[in-house]
Amino acid sequence: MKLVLGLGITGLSVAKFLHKSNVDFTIADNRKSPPKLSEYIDLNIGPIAILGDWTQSLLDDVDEVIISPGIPENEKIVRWAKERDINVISDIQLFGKNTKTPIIGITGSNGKSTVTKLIGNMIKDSGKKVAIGGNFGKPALDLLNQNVDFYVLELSSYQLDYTSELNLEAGVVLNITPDHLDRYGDFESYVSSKLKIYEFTKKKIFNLDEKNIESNFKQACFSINIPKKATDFGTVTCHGTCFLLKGDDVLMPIGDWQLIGEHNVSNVLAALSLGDQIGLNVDSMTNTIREFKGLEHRLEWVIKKGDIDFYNDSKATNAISALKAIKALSNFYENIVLIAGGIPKKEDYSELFEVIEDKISALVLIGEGSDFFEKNVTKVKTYKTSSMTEAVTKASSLLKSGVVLLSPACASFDMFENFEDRGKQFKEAI
Ligand code: UMA
Ligand code: ADP
Repeated sequence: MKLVLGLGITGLSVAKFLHKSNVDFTIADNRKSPPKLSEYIDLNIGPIAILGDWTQSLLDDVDEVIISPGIPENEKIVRWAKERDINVISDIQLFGKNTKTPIIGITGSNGKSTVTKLIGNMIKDSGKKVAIGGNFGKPALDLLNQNVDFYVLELSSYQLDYTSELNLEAGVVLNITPDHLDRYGDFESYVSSKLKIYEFTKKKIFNLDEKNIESNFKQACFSINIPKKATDFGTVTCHGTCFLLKGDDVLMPIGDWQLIGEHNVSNVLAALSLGDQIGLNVDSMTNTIREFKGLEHRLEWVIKKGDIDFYNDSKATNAISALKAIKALSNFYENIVLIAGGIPKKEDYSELFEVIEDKISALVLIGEGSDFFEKNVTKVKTYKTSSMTEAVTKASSLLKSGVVLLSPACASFDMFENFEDRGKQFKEAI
């Protein structure tokens, strides 16, 4: 019998898949009322073993555990399964075992969803069929059995941790900066977790600008700099204009697209490298790039009111993503009021604080992290607020012209359901 651990998005999709495949299973969660409980009960597709503290007996008669990514490896249920030599796998591994369609895998600390969506669009625009999901959008197993030429999966480090077998046609680690250190303990473990993707990947794509990734120059590479090989993607700046390059070939000026920021240049290069490796036409890919509007909550332009532009970057849940947003907007605006705060991550915020002091006119704070920001940002005036409406009202009152940027650099769970809820409340407040 299979044991499904976790009754969130992943657990429910695994249960539906096992039920459809006529595989005997039960499901357990150590939360009393997990998020997908009522949906699971309504579907009437299988039993529930336990809702509450894990017990050893859960593993009796179990030959495989399919675990949700949110359950850390140090949970006793994982330890017990290992002691009993029971395989613990991710939904991603189960997905891989059940398809022969080529899979493209994308991981990294930031940019995964953007690149997943962009390469998905590139494949579709080239006339091929594609389904995208994983850590973003639909869970992997919900994508199965579609008549597609490619699957594109965003893979989190949590999903990779429980994956030991997978065949990826092409894969990339976009970047690695500190994140999720509450789960990993140290940065090295987080780095190895991300790099694991290359063990499963036929066509490995490397970001040459990423110092935490040792690249193999024989593979396909991308970099913000001039490409070293004909198959690599990069950029060159000529008379003040930056162009995308494949080898020596100029593809397009970067001003021709709607995304902003150097980080998005890197994302575009990663998508081009992936597309090139799976045989997509470069001209078709550049057309897709021109049309691509980016994703909601990722440095998303919301509206202009008077002389103030509002940007929603609610998905910036760590320091580096907020830093990139500030740097991107400071190329266009002199006055930026930043709304930040929430639950700070266990990472070094010093570089972000420096950039705030250098580029931000005023800092409006929300949530648990307010004191932490206020203590560390001394050269810029800070304002503590207690709701998103108050934060937006305050931020708007501090500017005559310029930009109000929500880029919290923190998790959202102290005040919001998730980053989407935070972004929506920001837009409603505007
Ligand atoms: N949990 C328990 N007990 C359980 C199971 C989970 O307490 O038995 C807790 C976890 O510790 C966690 C929360 O519940 O805090 C959610 O975990 P989950 O594994 O049930 O999550 P799912 O609902 O299955 O959603 C997961 C991903 N969530 C996580 O990895 C935490 C979703 O990514 C993903 O979209 C979904 O699977 C489908 O693949 C979200 C995410 O935040 C967006 N991902 C992290 C990120 O992007 O940084 C990794
Ligand atoms: P992920 O899926 O890895 O969380 P997203 O594409 O959803 O990545 O973007 C998350 C946040 O990171 C957003 O604030 C976005 O502007 C920022 N971001 C996107 N790409 C990068 C990158 N390459 N480097 C740093 N930050 C990035």
